Parts: sequence; C-alpha cells; structure tokens
Amino acid sequence: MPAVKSRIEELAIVGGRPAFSTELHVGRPNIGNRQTLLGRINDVLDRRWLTNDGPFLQEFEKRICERIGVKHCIAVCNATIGLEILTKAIALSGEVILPSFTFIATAHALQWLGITPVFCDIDPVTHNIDPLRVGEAITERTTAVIGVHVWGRPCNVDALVDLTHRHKLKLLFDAAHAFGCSYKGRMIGSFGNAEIFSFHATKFINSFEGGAIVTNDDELAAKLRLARNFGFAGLDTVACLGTNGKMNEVSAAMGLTSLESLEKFVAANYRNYKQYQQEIAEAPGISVLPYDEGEKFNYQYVVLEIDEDAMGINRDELDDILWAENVLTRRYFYPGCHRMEPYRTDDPQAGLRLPHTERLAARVLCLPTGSGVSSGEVCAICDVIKFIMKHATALKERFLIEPIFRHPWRSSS
Ligand code: T4K
Repeated sequence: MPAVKSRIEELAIVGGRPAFSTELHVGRPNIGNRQTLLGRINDVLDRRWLTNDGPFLQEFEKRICERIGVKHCIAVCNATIGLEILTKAIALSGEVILPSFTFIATAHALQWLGITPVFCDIDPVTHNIDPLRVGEAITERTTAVIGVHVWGRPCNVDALVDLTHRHKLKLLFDAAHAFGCSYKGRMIGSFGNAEIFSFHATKFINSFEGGAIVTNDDELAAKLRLARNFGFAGLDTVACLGTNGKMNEVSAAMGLTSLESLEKFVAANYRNYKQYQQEIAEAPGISVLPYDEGEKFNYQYVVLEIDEDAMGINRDELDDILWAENVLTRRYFYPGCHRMEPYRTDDPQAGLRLPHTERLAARVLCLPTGSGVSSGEVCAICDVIKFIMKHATALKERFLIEPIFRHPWRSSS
C-alpha cells in the first residue's frame, strides 16, 4: 500500500518513508502474451534461423504495412540506425532542419553522418516543430526537414508538405513516438518521403530494441533494404554502401507479440491518462497535455506542464520530490538538443532563436504509465502531487534553506 502523506515531514525528500516501496518508471516495458512469445522464440531456435530477413521479420514488416496502410516497411535494429540509413539512402547533405525539442537521437543521426542539424523552434501548444520557423531557417544548404511527432501528437503535416514542396526539399518524420497514431484520420507512417518508428523497450509496442522505416516510395524502399544489409544484392554482389541495420528474429518475435496486444496496451495507457487528467484537472499551475479525441493515439506519454508562478514550486523541485517518493518522472526533452554536446559548443547562442523550446524544456514532466502501472498507483501518484501542491509555498521556503535532494541516478541539474 502506498504511504499516505498528511504532514510535510512525511515526504521522503525530508526523511519520510517513500510513498512507493518500489520504483515506478515512465518507460516500464509492456509485455504481451508471454507464452506466445516463448513459443515464437522456441520456433526461432528450432528453425536455427536467427536473423537476416527471417520469417518473423517478414511477418512483422507485413503486419506493420497492413496496420498503417503503407506500401513498404523496413524493420531495423533501432530507430537511430534507421534514421542514419534513411538519411544516407535519400542522399541528404548540408543542413537539415529539425526541432531541438526531441530525443537526442534525431540530431545525432544527422551529425554522425556529417550533416549539420539546424534547430528550429516549436509551437508552444503542440510541442511540435513550427512550420513558420522552418521557413525562416531554410538556406541554400538545406536539403531536408525532419518533423518529429512529439508524444505521438502529429506535426502540422500539411504545412510542412507544402513548404518542403515549394522549396524542393525532402521531408522525413521521426515518428518514434507515433506508432498507432493518426493525422486527419490517416495513420502516421505514410507522410513525407518516409517516416521512422521506434520499437525500443520503452515504447508502447516494443521489440526489445528495434525500429522501422516506412515509405510509399518503391525506389527508396529498395535502397533502404540494400543499405540495411551492407548493400548486399545477392550472395556475392554488393550494390551500394551499406551497414548492419538488421532486426533479429527474437526482436521480430517480440514485436509481433507486442502488436497482438496493441489494443490492450492503448486501453491501459488511455485509462491512466484519463485518470491523471481527471485527478489533476483542478490543480492550479499543472496541466496534463491533452490528446485530441478525434484522432487515434497510443497515449504512451502522460505529460505535465508546470507553471511555477501558479503552482508555487518549479518543475525541477516537483521532479525531485517525486523521485524521492520512488515516482521516477522524466524531464523529456530537457534541456533541448541545442544545449547538449556537441551542439552546445558548436552554437552556444542557439537558445536565443529557440525561446519556446527553452521555456517548454523547463516546464515538462512525464509521469509513469503503461500496462505496468495500475490505476491504484496512478491514484496514489496524484494524491502525492496534490499534497505537494497544497504545501507548495511551505516546501519552496524549505528549499530556499536546505539543499535539494538529488537521486543518485541523476547527474544533470
Ligand atoms: N527519436 C525520438 C523522438 C525518440 O524519442 C527516440 C527514442 C529515438 C528517436 C531513437 O529511438 P531508438 O534508437 O531508441 O529506437 C528512452 C529510450 O531509450 C529511447 O528509445 C526513447 N526515445 C527515449 C524517449 O526514452 P532514456 O535515455 O530516457 O532511457 P532510460 O534507460 O532512462 O529508460 C527510461 C525509463 O524506462 C527509466 O525509468 C527506466 C525504464 N526502463 C527502461 C528500460 C530500457 C525499464 O523499466 N525497463 C527497460 O527495459 O531513453
């Protein structure tokens, strides 16, 4: 039973017993039907076909195409390598425009290949790249724009398509968060030149590690398949530069098993999201990021926005108090890619062009959810948050006197 707080002294940050005896994570993996998975792993072993375009890989790719309504799916060992393979296959060079408010992988994939990521500001409401700011960032060296469907909420796809079409640029989407989500009723995965999904363990559909590039472009798909497998076009023929981006059979088995529970996972995420929203609705200074009921979402991220002026304490203080209670909230995507290396050193003034990114990165906090977090736990997390809010002024005064607790895992401030 979670420990209920009635006095400030009972908060774990000041020495009380943590509300939860075990840690609650944001990215606790969803596990589908264990027997089905183990059966599939046995099949892999019996077949002695462990990787290299195996039958589970092919089935996984086919199921993704059917679900998304896209022609080609090229499954890869993770989304970061997928982004790199795509960047090469589509021949990007020079500068590529992307948001700074994303996981570092989006930028690193470009930089890794010697392409300059140009960070662009976001729309503070949608948290996604702002097409107006994209327009301003285009130079003669720009070859593409990468939109990121942050939290699975779609970018302004129409505006980005229009803009990139006018400037003859490639348009890619990092859809790492957006499997199972839709834009104007059409599934994410078939927009732009290509999109990328992540099936990392922390994603609501996972293949332990994994990802997929999806596209309707036949020629690009053929290049991607070659590039994923060292460029091999036959046993002794290498047709182009390639790498090893293959997904193995055990990962594909997990991906397939995960897909079969998709509706169940979404239902658990939706239940948690709704419960957080209802419980926290009245709280001044905190809002739960809404998902438009008219579209499909996977609800895998429950995102708080904290307004320090209205709440009394800031996001980092709330984060610290919750971590002490074993609620391991995450400050995605703090501090923004532009403040991480090597980008920070390359352009120390980038933040001046990214006011919305800077402001948002200081306000967001992701809460534990997924099928591993029960509705009783969500209720107890909300009780702790509401308790903190009630005593925010007194806590703030205390923080001014005493040093803030830092969980040993946490290194950056
Ligand atoms: N583009 C975007 C927009 C992305 O968000 C990502 C990845 C990518 C591209 C690249 O995709 P991949 O190359 O990874 O396929 C996590 C994930 O590792 C990362 O995949 C994800 N985005 C990012 C948003 O979150 P970290 O550094 O926060 O991971 P970590 O290890 O701190 O785990 C998060 C939480 O989950 C922790 O509380 C621990 C818990 N956890 C984690 C794992 C791996 C578990 O409970 N069990 C587990 O097995 O990046």
